[in-house]
Amino acid sequence: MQFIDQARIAVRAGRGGDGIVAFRREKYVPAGGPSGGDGGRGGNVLLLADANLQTLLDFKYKRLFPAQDGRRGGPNRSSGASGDHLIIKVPCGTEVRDCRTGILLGDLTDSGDELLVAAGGRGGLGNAHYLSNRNRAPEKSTEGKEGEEWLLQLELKLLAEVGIIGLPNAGKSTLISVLSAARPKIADYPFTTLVPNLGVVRRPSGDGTVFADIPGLIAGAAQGAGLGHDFLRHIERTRLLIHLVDAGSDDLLAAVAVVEQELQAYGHGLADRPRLLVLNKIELLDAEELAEAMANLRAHGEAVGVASTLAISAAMAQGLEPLKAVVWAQLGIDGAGGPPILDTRTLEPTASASVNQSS
Ligand SMILES: Nc1nc2c(ncn2[C@@H]2O[C@H](COP(=O)(O)OP(=O)(O)OP(=O)(O)O)[C@@H](O)[C@H]2O)c(=O)[nH]1
Ligand SMILES: [Mg+2]
Repeated sequence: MQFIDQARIAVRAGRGGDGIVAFRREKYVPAGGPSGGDGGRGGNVLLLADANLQTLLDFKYKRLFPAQDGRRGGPNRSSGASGDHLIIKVPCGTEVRDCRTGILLGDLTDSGDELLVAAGGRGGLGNAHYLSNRNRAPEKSTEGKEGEEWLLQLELKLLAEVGIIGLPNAGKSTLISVLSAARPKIADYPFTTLVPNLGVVRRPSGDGTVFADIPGLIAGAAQGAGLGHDFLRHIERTRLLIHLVDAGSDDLLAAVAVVEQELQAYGHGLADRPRLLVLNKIELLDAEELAEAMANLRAHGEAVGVASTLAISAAMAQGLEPLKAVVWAQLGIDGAGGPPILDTRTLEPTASASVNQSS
């Protein structure tokens, strides 16, 4: 499925129906009065958040959304019918802005949230309205008003609680694939992931928490290099970041710094978001290398204020339970029944070998 997270659309509410000029013509009623009815109101345009939609793809091809016009008034003082409202469904997490001013008109986060984006025009008045003592036969009626018309910028910000970030090839997609039912593409070259993937990870209570795996970040991502920048906005709303680091990197701390600098440069409070520093692919290291790598990462993590530093192997499914336990604890989700939070210093390659054999 194509992932489209920005769109521009034009919405036009219905025009009000015109009022009309008409007179009663009945037998035995010599001077039938004015009887022109009012026009109906034009339909409104509304946006409605729908949990079944995941992207703004629908708006790539269809851009103009007009609601129905109100009908003209009729004779015998009958009012014209109002135009039907037009309801446009958007995915949850859609921000709506006025294109010209950039002003935020609304943020549709929860399924069922509704936003009126263009009000229908009022119907015109029929000549029955203009009857007075002076003028017993008014020829006057008014036209319906135009409906509002707006150019809107829609921007989808995914609603994930946990964001997985890191350099290309760190194993982000692998991690979401082992934690959830998401099956993103995984390959040993950078920029495998081109669009964010969402996965629902089961909590001990059985409820789900949404994790997002975004394309890899590289130096300069916040200024538009690579793919990362476009997608950083999808983790703006997360409550926790998992910063994944490839244990096979030549210089671990330099690799960590690149991503941290991008978070800083991007702004929007991302650098201050609670963050876990997670070393991945640890089965590539021997016990000594692992201990050294973790000591370095821990020291760095403490210096920059990360919430916790852990070691995992996404591919070998090592260290995942402790990782989840830390995530739940960070999110303030009750981990009752879950495993105790293990210190990953105890995870040694020999232990991993036995994991492999037993599975
Ligand atoms: N040895 C080892 N390889 C791993 C592990 N986790 C992931 N990989 C491999 O690392 C490579 C990259 O994995 P991905 O999950 O595609 O990495 P990514 O971070 O999503 O990469 P981009 O989408 O390109 O940013 C793949 O070849 C994976 O099989 C691990 O724990 N150990
Ligand atoms: Mg990926």
